[in-house]
Amino acid sequence: MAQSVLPKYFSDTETRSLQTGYSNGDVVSVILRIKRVEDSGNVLINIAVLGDGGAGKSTFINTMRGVRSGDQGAAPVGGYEASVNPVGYPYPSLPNVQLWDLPGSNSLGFEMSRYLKQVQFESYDFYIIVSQSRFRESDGELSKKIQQQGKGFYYIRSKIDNDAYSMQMQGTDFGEGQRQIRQDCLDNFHRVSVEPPAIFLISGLEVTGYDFPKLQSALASDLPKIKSTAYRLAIPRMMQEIQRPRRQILMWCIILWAFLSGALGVLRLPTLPLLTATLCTVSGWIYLRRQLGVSERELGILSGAVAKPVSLLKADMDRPSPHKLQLLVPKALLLVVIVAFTVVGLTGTFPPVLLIVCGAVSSLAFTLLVLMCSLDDRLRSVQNLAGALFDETGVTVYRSVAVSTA
Ligand SMILES: Nc1nc2c(ncn2[C@@H]2O[C@H](COP(=O)(O)OP(=O)(O)OP(=O)(O)O)[C@@H](O)[C@H]2O)c(=O)[nH]1
Ligand SMILES: [Mg+2]
Repeated sequence: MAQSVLPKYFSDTETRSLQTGYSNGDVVSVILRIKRVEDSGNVLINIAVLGDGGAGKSTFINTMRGVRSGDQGAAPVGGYEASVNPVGYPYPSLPNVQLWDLPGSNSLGFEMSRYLKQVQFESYDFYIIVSQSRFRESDGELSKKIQQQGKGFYYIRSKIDNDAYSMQMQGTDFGEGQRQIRQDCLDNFHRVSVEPPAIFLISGLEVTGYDFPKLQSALASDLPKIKSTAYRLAIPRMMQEIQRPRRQILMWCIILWAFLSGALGVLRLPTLPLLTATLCTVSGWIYLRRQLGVSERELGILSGAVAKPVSLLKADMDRPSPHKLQLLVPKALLLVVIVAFTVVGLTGTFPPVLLIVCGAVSSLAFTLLVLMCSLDDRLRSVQNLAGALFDETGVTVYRSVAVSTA
């Protein structure tokens, strides 16, 4: 699967036009164009069908598509032809939906993290976990990983025809048996601290039996929500792509600034490292603020367009980055080094060449680090702003069919 999400929503020409708009400072139009595309019906939705080997994933996909194993274009079924790489199949009932047949989560001999990488787990928009006989530990792990991404999934207990047969042989009431299976799934989701999804008990061989019809209609009615969640989650990466050319130009400006900061330190004045580092960093910071800041007027336009108060938009923009604290320590250390060289320079106890070189290098590094962080923070706040125009739903739970459906 392609890693970049942008081509899904914008053509190359549209992307370039958005990049140019952003580089020219037209943040509002860029964000409003992104907002408009959300309603587009032409977005391809990728649904991963996953679970242990032999659980019935390929059979389920074939039945969803109205083909039988062995038909041309059908997913291979059975242990000997097990899928090794994810394979996408169009789902004719819902245009622009692609069902991906993933290899069994226990069949490649990898540990879970390597398996997830191999199947590009995070590339999909929605997930269907297929499980046979009982809830597996891997089902719990997979569902956690899905919810951590803020995406949704269904849980399928496959081969329910086998359970029906066993219950019949044992004289167990099938309705009660189904209720117990559902309850067991719910208990297991609670045990692994996952918000239970919609649960379907199906036979992959019977498209009209058990919960199969409910699953199909649930998917059809959940599709708009799946699309909007996929779109909302793609916004930070889309914005990064749109911001890329402008970021590159500003990055070069910062590098020049940092060299200026270091080069001025070569002049043989003892207080210069501190002075040049401070001056260059502050002036660069003000320049970035002017270049990338979003004005009150622009915020007002966006607030009016999406009927969301400016104060909320600002709060979303200022959401701190998780990486912000990590770089505080190197910044503080560099500042201490610069101050130390300045103080030592004033006392005149060290060879001037050593002081000048070290002072210049630390000034350069400090200016570079502070301004690069500031650049990325400002770009990120615009990404947050674009994301703030969409409803936040937190953990996405799809319950078109109540989990207690009998
Ligand atoms: N009785 C019954 N058999 C099923 C059902 N679903 C799948 N099977 C059978 O289970 C076996 C494995 O099915 P597959 O669809 O190949 O399973 P898979 O999960 O794709 O397996 P891998 O690709 O190897 O991971 C096949 O023999 C299917 O005919 C079902 O709902 N009921
Ligand atoms: Mg298969």
